[in-house]
Amino acid sequence: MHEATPIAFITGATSGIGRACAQRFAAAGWGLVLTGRRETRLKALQRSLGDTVPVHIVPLDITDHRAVEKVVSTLPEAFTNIRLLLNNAGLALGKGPAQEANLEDWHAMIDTNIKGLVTVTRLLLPRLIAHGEGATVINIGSIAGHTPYPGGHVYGASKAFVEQFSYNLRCDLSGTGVRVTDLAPGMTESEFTLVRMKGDQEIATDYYSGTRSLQPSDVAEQALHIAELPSQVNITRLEVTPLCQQWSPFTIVRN
Ligand code: NDP
Ligand code: 8X3
Repeated sequence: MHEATPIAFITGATSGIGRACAQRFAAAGWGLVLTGRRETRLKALQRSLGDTVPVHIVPLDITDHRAVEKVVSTLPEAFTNIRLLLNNAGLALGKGPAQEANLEDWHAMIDTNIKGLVTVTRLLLPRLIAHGEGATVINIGSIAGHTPYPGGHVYGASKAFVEQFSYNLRCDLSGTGVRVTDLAPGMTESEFTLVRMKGDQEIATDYYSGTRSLQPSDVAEQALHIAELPSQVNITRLEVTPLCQQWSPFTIVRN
């Protein structure tokens, strides 16, 4: 491998935004560490991208602290000089009101979107700091971290955590050369709604129908832009929504 090949470590590369980022970064010449729970999808990505750039795949559930430790400590030498950590893996589960929510769903969102993200970050920070100038952490937040909506409860709160964690991380990394960005997309057509609705394909298809939602590749383009900016430039937060997604006024409940 050419020494100058930048390496991106991507969580949740098996679908949607993470997969699109893997494809876009590969097209830009980045080497890739691709992780996610579905190994067959990782293998397919390796087959499609591995001829053009170095690709290391490793099945990983980010809620498994010990597994993350093992993956980080056993990275092949050629993939240790990490320039980008893309904390993308995440999910929403359920969209009913809080008082009807399944507590296990809430815990799964916290375990993944918050605890998994901080675990991966903490364990990879030494590698990013060792890389120094030009290294970047991109945390995939969401407009849901800013804008409350019915059924957003723990999901939106977990993305508010991602935003504030990103800012605080940036403070602590001052002087290391490592940049931190909260990349916050709006409605993006991926498997997100299928997962949220527990596999109900009809609801998922309906949700995106008649819209021109963001495509995962649109978000990937923003991630690449952030990662390839001159090293003195840190985009703190980048919110990107489809044109069709607009704010609503406050709802007034009348007696
Ligand atoms: P997808 O469902 O298409 O992709 C989610 C990815 O996360 C999959 O690759 C999945 O891989 C991975 N993942 C989920 N849980 C885990 C876990 N425990 N360990 C490892 N990987 C995991 O959805 P998106 O691409 O849309 O979502 C990507 C990110 O973007 C998420 O953080 C989401 O919250 C965020 N987002 C999405 C928006 C949207 O409208 N789609 C808008 C704003 C933000 P696998 O199942 O193989 O483990
Ligand atoms: C996903 C975006 O608006 O569906 O993070 O919550 S939204």
